[in-house]
Amino acid sequence: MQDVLKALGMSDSNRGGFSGEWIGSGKAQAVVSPIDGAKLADVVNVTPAEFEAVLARCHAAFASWKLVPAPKRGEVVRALGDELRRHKEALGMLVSLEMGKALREGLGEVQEMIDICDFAVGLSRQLYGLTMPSERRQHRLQEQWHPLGVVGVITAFNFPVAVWSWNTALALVCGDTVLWKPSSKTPLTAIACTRIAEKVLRDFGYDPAICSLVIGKGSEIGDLINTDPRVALVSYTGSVPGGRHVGKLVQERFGRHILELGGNGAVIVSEKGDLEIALRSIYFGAIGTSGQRCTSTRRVIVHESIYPAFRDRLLDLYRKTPIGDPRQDENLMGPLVDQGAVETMLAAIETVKAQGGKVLFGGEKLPPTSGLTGGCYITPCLAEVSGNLPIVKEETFAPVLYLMTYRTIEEAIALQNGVSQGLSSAIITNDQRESELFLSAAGSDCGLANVNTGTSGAEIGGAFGGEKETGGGRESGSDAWKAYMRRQTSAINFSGQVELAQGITLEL
Ligand code: UN1
Repeated sequence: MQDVLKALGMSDSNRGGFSGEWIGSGKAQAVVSPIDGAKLADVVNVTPAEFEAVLARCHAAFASWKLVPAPKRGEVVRALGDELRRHKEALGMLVSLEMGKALREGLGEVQEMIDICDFAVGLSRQLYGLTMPSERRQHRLQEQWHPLGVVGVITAFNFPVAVWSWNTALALVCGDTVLWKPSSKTPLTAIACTRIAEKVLRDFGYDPAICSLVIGKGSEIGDLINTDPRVALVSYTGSVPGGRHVGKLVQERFGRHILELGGNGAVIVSEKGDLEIALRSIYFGAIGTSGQRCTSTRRVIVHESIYPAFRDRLLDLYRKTPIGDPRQDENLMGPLVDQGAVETMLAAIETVKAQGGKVLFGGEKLPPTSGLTGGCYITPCLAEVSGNLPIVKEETFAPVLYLMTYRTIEEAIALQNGVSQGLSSAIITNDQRESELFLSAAGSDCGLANVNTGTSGAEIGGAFGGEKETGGGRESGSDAWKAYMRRQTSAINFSGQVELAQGITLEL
């Protein structure tokens, strides 16, 4: 642990605020690993007064950063990507230690950070506006994209570093400054990332407050971000109730928001699909990150003709799931993030039973004799249900997978869409008519709809986010950058005369 902290420039006690200098004199918090309950380090939160100082500096830094040419801002992001490459092992390990995901997934998360930096470097030369023909003689219409301001980034524990990077890499090339409030469950990884950004900005001679950090409670520090008009855009990743709260506060002051909230990922397994592809995609989608991705597979909708064979094969995989210390390569599943998450999972399983579902496997807390004392380990749960059970429509942020059957593809699509969340979905089929229907306007209503690959593991090149209670926001690739900029439309007259639009005449 000491080596990991040292490699990332951290110590046993770390201050949780940064805006050019490290500050923090609020409550001290001991960060404990879900792997074995061991203390990792202390973090000192910021006070509201310190928050004000950080935001003021981050806001002031925008005044000069927005004037730096975008391709030059891209050079900073290139260096950030290089620095992340150098720290990939240590940062991936810290992610695993702090929130418990398998090391391979921690490394994958850092790879996502590197990928979005590469994407953003190219983007820094492609912040294109359009020109349009004017209806007036010798006039021209054009649009430009300008920097927006301070972007408040509020992130969740499950992707403690990648979500910051999706927002930050785009925000930086767009000329914005970033004020990050990470989950209180994962402050160490946030400090590590901010240190990396600090070094890069200092090396270039830019104000390091361009990437600022505030660690504190959501209800206190988070709400200061949500209500302050100096924060032009709030990008929030978290629960549906959390997003409802953030959305209201930000809208109240006519700020902008990107909301990335709950999911309830479903995979349709057609009788015309490849069973091996289905099994692997679904298994990883359900147990990866111990079922704590917003893209996790939570529902499987299987054609009734292949259901018994599919269920038995999946059950076999579940029974053999290697669970344990996520730093060891042989373990596919680590702990849940904390005991609260374990209790939530157990309560959901009781509800499944009470509502008439059948638990086929899992939901057993691993006993201390297994050598995993102190951690938050539990076996993943597989349950057979009717698609209409109320609990199936809720997002339980844990490895609980519901199996249900269908007869017609239309029925399967209706089941897939019949929940209030709309993030990620998939179909496993080799029938083109089925897959095209699934991708059509009559198909999946989610922001992500995949064919022959699972619900999780989206690449950074596409826009990431979803519909309905998922919040409608988009981050990451494609043209998601537009949310981080201010669009300006201009009419330019080079006729030497006055001509009004819409044919209006003005005789003086
Ligand atoms: C999340 O769970 O909040 O698509 C993000 C995926 C990852 C990101 C998940 N690239 O599973």
